[in-house]
Amino acid sequence: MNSIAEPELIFKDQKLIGDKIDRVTRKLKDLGDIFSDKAAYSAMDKETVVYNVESSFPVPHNTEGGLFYGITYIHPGKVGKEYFMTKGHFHKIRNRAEYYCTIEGNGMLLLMDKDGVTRAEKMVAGSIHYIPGNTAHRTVNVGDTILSFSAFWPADAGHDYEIIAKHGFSKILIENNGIPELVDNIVTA
Ligand code: PAN
Ligand code: ZN
Repeated sequence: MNSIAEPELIFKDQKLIGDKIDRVTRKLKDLGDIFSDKAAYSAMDKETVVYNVESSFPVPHNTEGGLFYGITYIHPGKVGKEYFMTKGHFHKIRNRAEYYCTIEGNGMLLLMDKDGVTRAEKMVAGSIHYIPGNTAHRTVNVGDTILSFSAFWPADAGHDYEIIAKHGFSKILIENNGIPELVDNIVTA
């Protein structure tokens, strides 16, 4: 008997292919909370796609010891001066860590610790980013092409979006004379 199997999952032609891939699209209409320039946001077409996520969940959610895999594709664009970005989250089980590996594009990984201190790491093709536990994470496309990266996280990590939806990160990434700049998030709402 031949016990050599074909791969169950393959990244081909900029797409994750396999059985039971979970595909999520986030449009501007889903992201009303996250951008700071509310006037610029309300003037934009809410059907604009900001990012897509393709994930593989080989074990049930919350399985201790299991791992999940996903690829995120963030389109280029801005709301006012703020670049297109993901919602961002803490893991529900706060100490769960994660790896991000950049496939292509130019981005920034925003990391905020539980004291609210935010820092950014540049994302370029091939860069590998360890996201420690207890750290909120968000990715930002600061280029003019798609930013894509793969992610590996524990199956029991879960996602807690609430705190970020309410308070955001303590810093935001805006374009200043063509250059990304990390500035304090002045919450006006
Ligand atoms: C990633 C993210 C993905 C989308 O797979 O879920 O990039 O970002 P949001 O979940 O913040 O919308 C991950 O960090 N998983 O844990
Ligand atoms: Zn995560």
